[in-house]
Amino acid sequence: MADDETRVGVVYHDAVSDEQQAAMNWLRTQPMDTRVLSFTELQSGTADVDALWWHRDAPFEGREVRAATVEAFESFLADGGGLLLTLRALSAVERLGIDPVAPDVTGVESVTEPTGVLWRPIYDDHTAVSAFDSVRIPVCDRGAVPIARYERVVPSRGEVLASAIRGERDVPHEMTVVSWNRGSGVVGVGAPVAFDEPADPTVATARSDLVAGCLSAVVGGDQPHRPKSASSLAALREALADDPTRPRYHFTPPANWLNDPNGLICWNGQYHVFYQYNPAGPFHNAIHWGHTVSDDLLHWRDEPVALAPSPGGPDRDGCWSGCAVDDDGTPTILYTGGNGRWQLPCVATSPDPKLRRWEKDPGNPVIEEPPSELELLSSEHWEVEFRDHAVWREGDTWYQIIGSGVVDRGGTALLYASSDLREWEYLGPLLVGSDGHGAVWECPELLELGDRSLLHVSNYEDVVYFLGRLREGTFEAEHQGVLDHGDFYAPQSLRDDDRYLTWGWLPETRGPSAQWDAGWSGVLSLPRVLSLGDDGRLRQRPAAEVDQLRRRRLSTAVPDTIGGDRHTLGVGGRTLEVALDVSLADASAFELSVFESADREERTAIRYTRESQVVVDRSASSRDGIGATDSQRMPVTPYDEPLSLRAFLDESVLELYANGRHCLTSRVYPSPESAGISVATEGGRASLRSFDVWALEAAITPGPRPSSRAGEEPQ
Ligand code: DQQ
Repeated sequence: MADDETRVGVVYHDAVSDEQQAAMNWLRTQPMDTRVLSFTELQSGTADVDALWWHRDAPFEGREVRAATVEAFESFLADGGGLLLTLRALSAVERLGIDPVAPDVTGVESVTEPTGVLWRPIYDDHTAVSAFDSVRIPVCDRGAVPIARYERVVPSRGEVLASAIRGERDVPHEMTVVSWNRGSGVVGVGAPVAFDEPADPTVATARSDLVAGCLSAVVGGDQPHRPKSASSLAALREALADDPTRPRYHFTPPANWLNDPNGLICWNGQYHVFYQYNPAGPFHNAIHWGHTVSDDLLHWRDEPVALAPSPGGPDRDGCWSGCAVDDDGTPTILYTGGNGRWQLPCVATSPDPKLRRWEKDPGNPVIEEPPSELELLSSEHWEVEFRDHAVWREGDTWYQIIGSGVVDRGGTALLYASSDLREWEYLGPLLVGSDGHGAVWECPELLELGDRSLLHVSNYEDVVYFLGRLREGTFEAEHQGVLDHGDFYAPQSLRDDDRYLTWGWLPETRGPSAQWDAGWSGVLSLPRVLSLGDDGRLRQRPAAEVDQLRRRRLSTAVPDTIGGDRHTLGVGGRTLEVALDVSLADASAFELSVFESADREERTAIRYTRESQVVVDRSASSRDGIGATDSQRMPVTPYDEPLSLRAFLDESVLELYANGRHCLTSRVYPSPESAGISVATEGGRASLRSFDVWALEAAITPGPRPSSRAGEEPQ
């Protein structure tokens, strides 16, 4: 901690600006021993201080920092000194050899509202914020202020500690504070901590407390650095273990952001799931590939991040979705590299039997531009919408489809062929969607299900599937449907002997601020087996292994016939499977209510209606109004009564399977104590042919969980 013994050297190049003078004046009011050092003095090696503070408002060109100055900073850090870089000095991290990735946004911002840092809750015990009891800290409320921050890229060695707030808004993708574990600590603050600007007294105090906290932090040592090893990721997971909204047997990221499942492969007898991951917080940005591995599809171990954007590479801005294949013994992935306004296919291979290390192909991107034969859609962000890969092999030929959209027509999956996964020939669109199928298709995937093929595509709203046949490079659809009628997106499948296992991304329905406060975002579905029924229609069931999660069957004493009064079960829980077979008899609807509070004010109702629909009513799912409140509908035709329903409850997930055909997944955020279950009918009686409730194992959570949360017997 800094105290009046702490010696801080304020460094400057050439001349001291008004802003730098104001910062020095402020520092002299602090209980620290202040010295002022020019770069020349710094180079002379006479800086007898604990920390250096470089506060720079002028644009940073890099040229002004000569090799001798870089050496002086390096040896100061090597000797155990600390370093604080504020305003545009954050841009110097690349030149100073602290991080190969510099902030991508610098300039002068006109501030008109309280603006500042949005601290990551996982680091709320960091010395820099010891004076605050909120993670939202305004540090400037007016003026034209120099800034530097990361937006489309993230530092490669540093850990992002904070993003931004603007007025009442959280702005997660503006990353303003970063730490590096060099010397006794390096912290960079690109937020508008300008001392020469007037500010409301509370804002000025916050600015002062934050900068003083950062100076204390850099002399204190041991800065957070990016958790990269399996054990540091497990520690992150542990730190979030008490969150009552965190699923216990559905896979979630250790912390931060997860979206699409990627690169699914069974390798050396283990299931590998990669996933879109942002290490900088629970928001979608600068996407990496997270990695987890399992022997049994139920228990998952966190592995180090598998793919990160390469500074200056074709995936500089992100490693977007892709798949994995076995190229005659070489695990190979195809993924989308993001660079500026372009997204292009890239290849990587792994020499590592555990698939931890991946080597990017020097020939990336392996397709240099989208096909010119079609007029493909562009967007605000992309020159052409052209991303995501599904690859399969027929004989000696590899095929892949890439998602896109054709102007004035609809989403499409573009078909390519290759003999080596590197040189690709464009063959044409496999299928172009029509009205109602969406303008852009993401994450297309083609699966062979017996004598039919299944093509599914994610169209920003739904995952639409087509069942049909592939003939000479085009897809002839016979049936179509929606893979899951709820919060389920961008699924991908793994061929496991004679079955396909499919996982989808279950996005949050709570807002970005709630996700920020939680510190994590995104869940994967249970592994589903997709197959073709005798009637030529799709079947979807949880993988048989999921039954192994059943720990205890809870005694429910539910009558066979329900009618009139609501029946509240004497058991409940939040990590449960409820399996039932019900026919409506003369009722117009049967209702299963879960995540129910004792006063029934909070509940999520699953209604099976005579119109052959299962409706999930979320209007009362959260007393606090967190998350979506709409109703989701799943048609359950064709069907024969009874309705056979499996409902998987997992804290903030409700995953429904109806008649082994239809799925609806819901993200809801009940209060921790809402764990009750009841059944009721409307307009008559329904007969329950079976009704079972199992407490399921908290397979993902590190450490034991109190049994009362897994499932409760009557008191
Ligand atoms: N998510 C990825 C894209 C894909 C989208 C980016 C679908 O590759 O199109 O994280 O959720």
